[in-house]
Amino acid sequence: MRIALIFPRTQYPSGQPPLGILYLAAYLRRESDAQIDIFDLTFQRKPFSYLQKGLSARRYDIVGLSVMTSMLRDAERASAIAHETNPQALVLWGGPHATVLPDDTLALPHVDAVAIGEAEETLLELVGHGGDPDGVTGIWYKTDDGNVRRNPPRPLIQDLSSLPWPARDLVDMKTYARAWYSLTAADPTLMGTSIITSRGCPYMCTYCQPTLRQLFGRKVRRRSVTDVLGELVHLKEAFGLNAFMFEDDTFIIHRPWVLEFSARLKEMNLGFRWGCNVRADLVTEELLGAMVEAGLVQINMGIECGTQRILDQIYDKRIVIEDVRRAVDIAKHLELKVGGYFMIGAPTETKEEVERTIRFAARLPIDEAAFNITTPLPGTHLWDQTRDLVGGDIAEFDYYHTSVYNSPQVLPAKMLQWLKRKAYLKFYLFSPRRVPNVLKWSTSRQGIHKMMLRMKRF
Ligand code: B12
Ligand code: SF4
Repeated sequence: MRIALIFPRTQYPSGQPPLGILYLAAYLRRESDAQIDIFDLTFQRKPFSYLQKGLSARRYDIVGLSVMTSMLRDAERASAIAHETNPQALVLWGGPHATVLPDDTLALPHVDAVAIGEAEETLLELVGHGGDPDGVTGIWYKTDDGNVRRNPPRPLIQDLSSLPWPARDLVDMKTYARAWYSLTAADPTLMGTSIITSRGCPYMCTYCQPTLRQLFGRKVRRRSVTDVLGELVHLKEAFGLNAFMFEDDTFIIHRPWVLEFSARLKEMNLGFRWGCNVRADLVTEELLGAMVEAGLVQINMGIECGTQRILDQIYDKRIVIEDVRRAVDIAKHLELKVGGYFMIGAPTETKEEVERTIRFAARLPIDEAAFNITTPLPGTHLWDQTRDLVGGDIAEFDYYHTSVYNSPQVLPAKMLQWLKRKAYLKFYLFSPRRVPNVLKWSTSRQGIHKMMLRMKRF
């Protein structure tokens, strides 16, 4: 059996490889005889001709696509190419978009089936059925008479350490490492990649949930420390990397795990510099101190905004602004670089409140900031609560650049774009202590390349 796995990312290339399909590929490689080809469109100059050529060259039984809502249009185009070049193949979508909107996805003309949620075991079972989705747990599909058959949901994998490491050898890791900008504040010349040590999140932020729960459940499942350290050794030996970023949603939630990991990483002395995402309310000096001794150089924090009312009423973030100040102080005391993620343009947020967020961000002693315009993703609580305020088609949403709301309850899109520009200018150029950072990026070739990629998102 031959399977093509496609990552239809043509906009906003980043240095983060598509771990979802690389996990699937690694699992199938180990557990079956299936032949897997990856078509990663991220760095292709002519992504669709590349795909057309690749899919025409062989006869595929299954063509799988990994789809975030932001990639909807490109995924549809890629699926049409799949049907055209391989009319007998099952075109199967997986990933966050297919998981939260399975019916809408199946209503698209070139999608035959969707895999809901975590899919290593689902895909293996499908291969075992010769590509026939009938009776495969976790799959919904279109029948010949045009109806949708919904197989029962797939239980979550209990032991994540039983999974093989992502098949990174199937993508262009050199290009990825050169484009990897996760730790630019610490050192733009680092060559690194992303790792995931856990799946699941217990929190309820409205702009995110229940998507993550539908994908990976509410309980955090964690790989063993030994398994993660093994992956790090592999990253060093196989790809010569010297840095990594944990992309886990709530990396520091299990203190004992993090402390054990840090102590053992320090002992192994692999020379890695690394970073992770943190929730401000979980930060303590003891924890970060142990991580710093093991090579931690940067933390990123979802701060979202400087107005408690918005954090509580709109985002249900369950963090108080004082937590953020305290966490940043601890990190700075340990000489860590800190990145902050902010959102502007929530429903009911006033211009004064956005200005407050901009001032709050600029005054915090953090090193990097990303300001995104609040976007209710279909399938989230924020979408359910505010969908009446949205104007336009979700496939046309541009998640980085413009507001999708069209209502007097939300600041106009043009004003938000202007405020976003103002936020970046104030943060980077009008704050003298950050100017050296900007200069640091612009004095190395790698730094400039990474900065150009980042700018696409601004
Ligand atoms: C790292 C990350 C990124 C990275 C890299 C993206 C990537 N996919 O590799 C970057 C920074 C580039 C990124 C950007 C964005 N991201 Co992002 N990102 C993540 C994060 C934190 C981890 C992704 C990951 O590697 N997961 C681990 C792997 C194993 O899981 P997975 O990819 O979902 O794959 C599993 C299943 O989904 C399924 N599956 C996946 N693909 C396929 C394909 C087939 C054929 C099958 C059968 C199954 C299948 O099986 C896999 C194994 O079990 C997730 C949150 C999360 N915890 O997953 C958000 C997440 C995917 N991002 C999200 C969003 C919204 C975005 C952005 C739009 C905006 C933003 N907020 O930054 C942009 C879009 C970029 C673009 N170019 O379009 C949402 C997606 C929601 C949605 N409805 O689409 C998520 C879920 C976060 C959230 N809770 O809202 N992101
Ligand atoms: S935003 Fe982060 S903490 Fe909140 S629910 Fe999503 S993953 Fe969990």
